[in-house]
Amino acid sequence: MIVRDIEDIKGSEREVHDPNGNWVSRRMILRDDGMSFSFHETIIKAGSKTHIHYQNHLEAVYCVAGNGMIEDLGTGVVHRIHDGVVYALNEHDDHYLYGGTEDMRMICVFNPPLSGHEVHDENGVYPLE
Ligand code: 9YT
Repeated sequence: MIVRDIEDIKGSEREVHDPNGNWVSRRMILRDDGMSFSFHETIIKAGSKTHIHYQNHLEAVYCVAGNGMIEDLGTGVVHRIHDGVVYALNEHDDHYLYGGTEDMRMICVFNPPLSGHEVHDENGVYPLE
């Protein structure tokens, strides 16, 4: 059994900061844990805009605090995000993620799992390691 406290992850090598300052990702379960998915808490900063296109991964994201929006770049549709909203990038959907008036606290699951140190490349992609 794996038991981890987010307070122990904050400030450790499992806490990854976006080089552009738009998000902080606390990677709670990673590939080395052998679960076939990774599990993260991500804080999306208020007022931020991030281009994301996970061409190598599927991701589900559940908002538990704050507010923001996701813009589907395939359809142009914009969805509001707040506590209780989940979105799933089941088609590797290209999108913009916007922080709203408050930081958004998101619970994220990736398949295949991240190894831990990934940050988005210039196209919003994480490499497949
Ligand atoms: C919600 C989202 O995709 N944010 C970017 C960071 C990512 N979730 C991560 O690396 O944890």
